[in-house]
Formats: sequence, structure tokens, C-alpha cells
Amino acid sequence: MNKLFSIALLLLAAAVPSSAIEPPDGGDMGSFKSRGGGAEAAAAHGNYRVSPDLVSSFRSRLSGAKGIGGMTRGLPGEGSPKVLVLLMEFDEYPHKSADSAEVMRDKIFGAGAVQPYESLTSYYKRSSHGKLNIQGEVLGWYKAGRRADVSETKAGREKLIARALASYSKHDFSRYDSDGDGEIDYLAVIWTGPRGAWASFWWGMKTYFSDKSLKAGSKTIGSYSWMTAANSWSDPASLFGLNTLIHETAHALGLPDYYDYKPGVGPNGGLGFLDMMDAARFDHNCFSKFLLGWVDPEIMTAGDFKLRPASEFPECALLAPPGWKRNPFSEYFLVENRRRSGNDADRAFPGEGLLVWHVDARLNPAGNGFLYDNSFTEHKLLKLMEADGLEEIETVEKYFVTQDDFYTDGRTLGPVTRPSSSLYDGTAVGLTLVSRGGAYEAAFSLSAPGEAATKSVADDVYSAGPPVPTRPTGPGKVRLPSADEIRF
Ligand SMILES: [Ca+2]
Ligand SMILES: [Ca+2]
Ligand SMILES: [Ca+2]
Ligand SMILES: [Zn+2]
Repeated sequence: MNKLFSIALLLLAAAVPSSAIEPPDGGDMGSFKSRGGGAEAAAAHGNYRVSPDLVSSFRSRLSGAKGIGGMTRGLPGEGSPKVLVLLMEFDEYPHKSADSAEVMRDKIFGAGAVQPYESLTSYYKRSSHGKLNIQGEVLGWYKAGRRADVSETKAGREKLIARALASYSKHDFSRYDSDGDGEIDYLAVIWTGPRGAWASFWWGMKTYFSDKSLKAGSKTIGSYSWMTAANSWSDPASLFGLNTLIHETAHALGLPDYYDYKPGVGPNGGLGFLDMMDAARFDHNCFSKFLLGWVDPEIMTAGDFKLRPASEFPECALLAPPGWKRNPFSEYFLVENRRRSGNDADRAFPGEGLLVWHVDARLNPAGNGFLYDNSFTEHKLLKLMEADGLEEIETVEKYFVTQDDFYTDGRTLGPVTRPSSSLYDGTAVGLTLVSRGGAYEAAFSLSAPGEAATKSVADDVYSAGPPVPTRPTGPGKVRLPSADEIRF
């Protein structure tokens, strides 16, 4: 069965030639070979780390704090924020007639047709389980002159964007500032013409606008992303696809890249391409959804459980090691049931069953970020446990997760399995998960020494780790270090 399925997948993979190294619609990730060269440039954007603002809002939410508003820069993860999209056309590369501004508006904010990347709005409605309903407007196509004349620097890019926005003098930009802090929450800039190398000027990315003297109406610009209108520009059939925009928008929400910026330094292999923040495909994993408040994992210590598909229901299990003390800023395991539906309804989605994630969400001493990331640190913030025990994500170049990496019927994660349920320092916490299979509802048994069958109740409050740094509001407010101020 597994073997047949693997063969079917190989055939599928062959039918999608460009997915081997780079997904058809990209993202800001590149081929393994090109990643090494651009690592410093990419690291300068800080997107390999969870944004300090998201860490801060996660901590506030988990500690039950109410009324701590204005903590997040970028796009809020709940509600109906308005996103501004700017379409920029260069003289050398007229926009494709099939991607008129009207069509682009429909592709980005419309209902769309074919799941799962039919529109930014639809994807995020599903991923957030109805909590995030992205609205917005499209300006363009703005005629930006010759691309060859663009100054390929941060300042050059900001001036170009500000000039374009200034040409829409009658537009009301105040609607894109959902928290009223004077800054447009999130702007996506889509330009015509081919991409350059990974992390070069003409490559998809998300960063912060630094020049606060440049305004759109009365608003400064905050978080923004930058991407091509077609990944294979010279191919007339290559039109605008949503994957890169969905990926970059996740950075505006605060999520990190889980792919590896620098093989050979720190952990390798990311998440084996099984995530929107790795391959720019599929749904967001349940750790990301936990950070954003889109799922509230059931804390489990022992018993028999069932999970419905994570792409359809906000269901996720948190396997709490004995002595865990309800502290999510520590090491633990998350389990979700994934199958080819919802945002995973992509023919390249590699299997079905339980996925087990090893999370190490310890905070840094300042309390404004996680100690670990998936690129540079000793081990990963988020690691996929491979049920086949082969650790191919970390050891095989360009390893794509397969059905064998899912915990299906009878597969076990325990103190002496490979991989084991031990913590990174080798502490055997004794947790044992035995998958009981199931095609739609996936069942499993969990045991730990000395633990009675328990399950959390929904309104349990977590321990929030060290005190949340306060950020006074109003003039002269103190700002936490932001991801874009971190340099390699
Ligand atoms: Ca704002
Ligand atoms: Ca690495
Ligand atoms: Ca494997
Ligand atoms: Zn990214």
C-alpha cells in the first residue's frame, strides 16, 4: 500500500516538473544551491525568525491578558483587516493582458474557483478557521517607467513605491491602518518582469518600510511585501499565482520561514517542503496556527484520542511531557491529522495520517523572541518527526516528505523508538503515542508513566513564562527590537 502510494506520488511529482526544487508559484525560497549565496541578504530581512510582535501577542493571549492592544506591527491575525495591493508595470515588461487589474483584484480578494490557492482571502479564511477575513483593494497597474532605471537599493525601492502611491492622490489610505497607529499595516507590491537570484533585489520578500518621511496620504508605510507578477515571466502561459502572496502575507502576520537559509550551519532541511512557510504550498502547520490564535490545542497527557483533519477543523493535540507545567514556551510535541483537503487539497500533498511536530519554543533571555529557528541554531524551533525513523529531512538534500513520514496505523513514537519522544537534551519524558489509524478521524493512544487519562478544558490558562515586556503607548513609546533590525 505504502509502496504503491509512493509510486503514485513519484508519477505525480514527474507531472509537476518544477516542484522538485522550487514550487511552481515560488515563495521567497530558492533552490538549495542558490540559498547558500543569499543567506546573509535573506537573513537581513529577519524572516527566519518569528516576529517579536507575534511572540508578544502570543504571550499576551496565553497569559489571559486582556486589552493589550497595539502590540502587533504588520497584519492582525483576526478580524477583517484591509490590505493594500499595488500593481507596478515597467516599460520593458507590459503586464499580461490576462492579468488586468480587475482580474488581479478578483484573484486576490475574490472568491476564486479552484482550491486551495484560489485567492488570498479564501486561503486565509480556511487556514484561520474563519478568524481572518482579509479584505482590500488593488491599485494599478501603475506605470513605473523603465525597470533598468530603478535604483536597486532599499532606499531606491522605497522611493519607487512612495512615488507610485503618491500618484493615487485621491485614494483614502487611512483604511489600511486597522489599529490606528498611523502606519499602513501591510502593503503588497507586485511588479512585472523576471525574478533575479534568491534574495536578490528582484525576488519575493517581505520587510519593513524604513523611511518614515515617505507617506501615503497621511499614513506611513509599515510591513510590505514585494514579488513578481509571474514566476516564469518569459512564458506567456505563466500568469499571477497566489502562492507567493499567501507566503509573504504570512510573514506580515509574523510567521517565519521554516526552510533552511544556510545548509551546513545549524539544522538542515526545514520541514521537508511540507508547509506554506517552507515550500509556499499547503496549509499552515498547527504550531503556526497556535501562534496566531487560530487553533487552541487540546493538552493531552494520557488516554485515547481522535483528531479530524486540520485542514477542515481547528483541531490539534499538544502532548505534554510530565512536569510540563502548562508552559508553551518550552519543549513539547504537537500532533495533527493532515490529508488532501482544504488548504492541503494540492495534488502534491504527500500523504495522510498524523503528523508529529517537535516544538522547542523556549524564549530568548529578553523574552521577545524564540531561542531557536529553523536555519541557524543548534536545533530547530519546529521539527517534523519522521515516522519512518530515517531523518531524511535533515540528511538527504531536497528531501520531500512522503507518506512514510506520517504516523499511520500502529506507528509509534516513544522513549525507545527512532525518532524518540526524548527532549533535545536527551531527557526521556516517557511519552508514548501509538497511532490507531483512521482515514478521516485519526485515532491514537497516548501514555506516560504515572499519568491518568486527562484532557484539558477549553478555558484553561497557560503559564506564560517570564513577564511580558510592557510597551507604553502614546508619544515616545518604547519599541521592542524588530526582526528587520537583526543583522547577520
Ligand atoms: Ca497600523
Ligand atoms: Ca541550516
Ligand atoms: Ca522519511
Ligand atoms: Zn519567506
